[in-house]
Amino acid sequence: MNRKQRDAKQEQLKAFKNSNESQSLSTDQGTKLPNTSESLTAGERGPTLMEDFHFREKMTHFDHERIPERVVHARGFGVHGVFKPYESLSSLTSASFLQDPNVETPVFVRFSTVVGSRGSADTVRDVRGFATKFFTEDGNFDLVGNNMPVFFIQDAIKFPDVVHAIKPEPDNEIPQASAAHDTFWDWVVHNQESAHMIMWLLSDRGIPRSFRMMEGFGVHSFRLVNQQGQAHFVKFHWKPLLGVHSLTWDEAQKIAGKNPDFHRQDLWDAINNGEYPEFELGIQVIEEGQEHQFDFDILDPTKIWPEEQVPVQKVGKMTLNRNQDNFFAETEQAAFHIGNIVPGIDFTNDPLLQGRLFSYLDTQLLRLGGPNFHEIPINRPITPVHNNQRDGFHRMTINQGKVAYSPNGIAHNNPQPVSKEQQGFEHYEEKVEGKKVRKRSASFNDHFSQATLFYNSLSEHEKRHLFKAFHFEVGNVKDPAIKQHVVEMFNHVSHELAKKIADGVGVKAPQPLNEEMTQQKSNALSQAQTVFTPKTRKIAILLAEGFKSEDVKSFMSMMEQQGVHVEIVNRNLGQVKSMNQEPIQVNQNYSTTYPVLYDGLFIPGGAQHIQELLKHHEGKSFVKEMFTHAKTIGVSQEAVDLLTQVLPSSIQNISPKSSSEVFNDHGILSTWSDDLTRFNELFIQALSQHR
Ligand code: HDD
Repeated sequence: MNRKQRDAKQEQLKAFKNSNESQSLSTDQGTKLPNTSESLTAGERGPTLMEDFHFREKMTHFDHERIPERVVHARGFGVHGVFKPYESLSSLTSASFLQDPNVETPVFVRFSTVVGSRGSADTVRDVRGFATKFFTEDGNFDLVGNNMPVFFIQDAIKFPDVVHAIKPEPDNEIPQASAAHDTFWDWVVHNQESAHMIMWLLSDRGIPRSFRMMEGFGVHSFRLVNQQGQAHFVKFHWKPLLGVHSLTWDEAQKIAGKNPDFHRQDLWDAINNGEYPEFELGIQVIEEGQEHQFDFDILDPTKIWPEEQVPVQKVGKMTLNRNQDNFFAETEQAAFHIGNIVPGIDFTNDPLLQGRLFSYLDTQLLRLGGPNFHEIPINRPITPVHNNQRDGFHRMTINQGKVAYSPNGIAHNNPQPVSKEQQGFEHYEEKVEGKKVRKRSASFNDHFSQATLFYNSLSEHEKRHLFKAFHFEVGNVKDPAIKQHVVEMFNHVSHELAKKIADGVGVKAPQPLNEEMTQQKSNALSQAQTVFTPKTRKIAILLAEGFKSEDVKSFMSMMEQQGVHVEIVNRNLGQVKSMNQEPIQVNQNYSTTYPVLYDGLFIPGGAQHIQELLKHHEGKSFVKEMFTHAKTIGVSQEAVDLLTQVLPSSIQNISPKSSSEVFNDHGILSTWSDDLTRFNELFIQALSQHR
C-alpha cells in the first residue's frame, strides 16, 4: 500500500496494542503466575507476608492508577478518523494535508465539556470542546476549538479568573458542572466582554443533542501562508452533515440522571453501527490588506466574522470512523496544544491565542508527569522525531551516540536544521512595533453589538429557550444585586431580553437605553436554518401483549430504510407476543430506559395491547413525557384511542375512526388505516424536523 491508502497512525498504534487473548497471567516483569486471588500468608489464617512481591506490585500499580484530571475539559471522549481536502488549497497554504484530495490524513478528535469533573454528566449546559489532532506528513497540527465561535474573555491572562468563577465554589464545591451560581454571574457582570459568549452559552448551543450534531470553531483568527510566503487571515469551522441540533433544558437535566454518558454512548454507538459522523471543514478568509475594513477587530476572540460578510468555504471533510481501544491510553492521555502547528499555518496576535500558546504545554507537564508525553502512543506524530531533547521521566526513546547538542562537529551537525523548502516551519515575518504596555486596544471595546446580532438572529422558539435559560441560571444566584446587574448588562444587548430576565428572576425591570442597537440578523446563527434529517435518530416502540404485528413490521422496515433506530419497550424484558402470537424481542423495560432518551415514539394498534398499556402508569407517562418534549409521536388504530385518553384535549387534530387519512397535529401522527405506507412517510418527515 502507498502512503495515500494506509492509515499511518493506526499502523503506529498497532505496535503498542496488547491483548490478553490466549495469554498466561504474569507479573509486570513477565514472571508467570499461578494465582492472583490469594495473598501469601503465614498459615491459612495468618498474616500477609512482606515477601509477597506479586501482592505489592499489583497493589502499588493500583494505588497509582489515577492522574490529575484536566483543569478544564476534564470530561471528554475521543475517536479516530480521517480528513481529506476537497481540492488543493495551495494558493492559500502550503500545509501538506490541504494539498491533495487523494491524501487522507489520520485524525484523533476529543469532544468534551468544560466545567464539570471527569465523572460529571454529558448533558449539562456548557461549552463543548472540539479538539482535533491532525497527524500530517509535516507533523501534528492541533485545532483545539469549541462548539461556540467566540470566547468569554479577550486576553488569556483572565483565564484563571473566569475558570475559578465558573467552577464549583471553593468553600463547599457546589454546584458541579454548572454556571448557575453567584461567583460566575458576579464575574460576568464585572467582565462585560463576556456578553456575546453568554448569549451562545445560554442558547440551545449549550445543550447539544449529540457531539455529532454540533458545529466546531477554531475561534481565533489564524493565518494561512502559501509557498510564496503570502498570508491570509483565516477562521476555521467544522460543519456537521447531520445539522446542528439541541436538547431542551428539562430533557437535558433528566438525561443527566437517566444516562450521564448520553453523548459518549451516542458517539460510540454511531461509530460501531458504521454511521460515521462527518464534519466539513470550512474556512473564512480575509486578505491581509483588509484587516481593518470591519466594524470589529479581527483579532478579538469575542467576535465572529459574520458569514454574510465573509462566507464560509467548505474545503474538506472529516469522517470519524473508529472507536478507541482504551479510554485511558487514548482519550485521557491525549495532549492537545494549539502550539502544535505545521508549515502553511501560523498564529496571529489575538491576545487569547498568544496566552494559550503557553498554557497547553505547561499543563501537560503536570498532568502527564514530565516532558516526554509526546512519546505516548496517541500523541506521537507519524513523522520521524529527531532532536537533542533528552531524558526526563518515562523516556521511551533510546537515543544512540554521544552527541546531544547542536551545533556539533562529531556527528556532522546531525540532526540537521532544514530550509523552508524542506518543509521546515518558518514563522511568518509579520512586522511588529510598539511600546511595552499592559493595555487593551480600544478596537476591542464594543462588547454588545454582536451579542445583539446573535439575539436578533434567533427564531422565536430559540428566544423562548434563551429566556428560560436566563431564568434558571440567574434565578439560581442568591445575591439580588448580582441579578440586578445582569439585567442592566443585558439591557445593552436587548431591552426585550433584559425585561424578560428581570421578570423571571424577580428584580426591577430596566429602563430602555438611549443607545442605537443593530437591527441586523445573520441566518447562520440560528439553528432553525440548519440541516434536517431523520438519519440515526432513535425511536421507541411501546408494546404490550396483543399488539398488531403488521403495523410494527411495516413501521420498522421503513425506519430501517431511512437509517432510523428503533427499540422495543415493554413492561418486562424477554419477549412480547403479538395478537397472532408472534413473539418479538424486547430491548428495554420501563426501568432500563426513559422517554427523554428517544427522538420519537410509535405505538401500533391491537385492542388487547392498548388496554394493557392503559392499565399501567408507566406506559401512560411514557407517552405524556414524549409529548411534553414535543417529540414525534405516531399511533395507529386502537393506539389512537390511547392518545386521546392520555394527552390533553388541546390536541385537536387526531384521526377519527371514520377516516382512513393520516392526521398530523404538530408532529403527532395518527391513523386508523390498515396500510401504514403514507403514515410512515409522514412520520419520517416529522422526525426529520427534530421537534
Ligand atoms: Fe483551552 C483544554 C478549547 C481558551 C487553557 N481547551 C482545552 C480543550 C479544549 C479547549 C477543546 C480540551 C483539549 C482536550 O480535549 O484535551 N480553550 C479552548 C478554546 C479556547 C480556550 C476554544 C478559546 C478560544 N484554554 C483557553 C485559554 C487558556 C486555556 C485562554 C489559558 C490561557 N485549555 C487550557 C488548558 C487545557 C485546556 C489549561 C486543560 C487541559 C489541557 O489544556 O490539555 O491548558
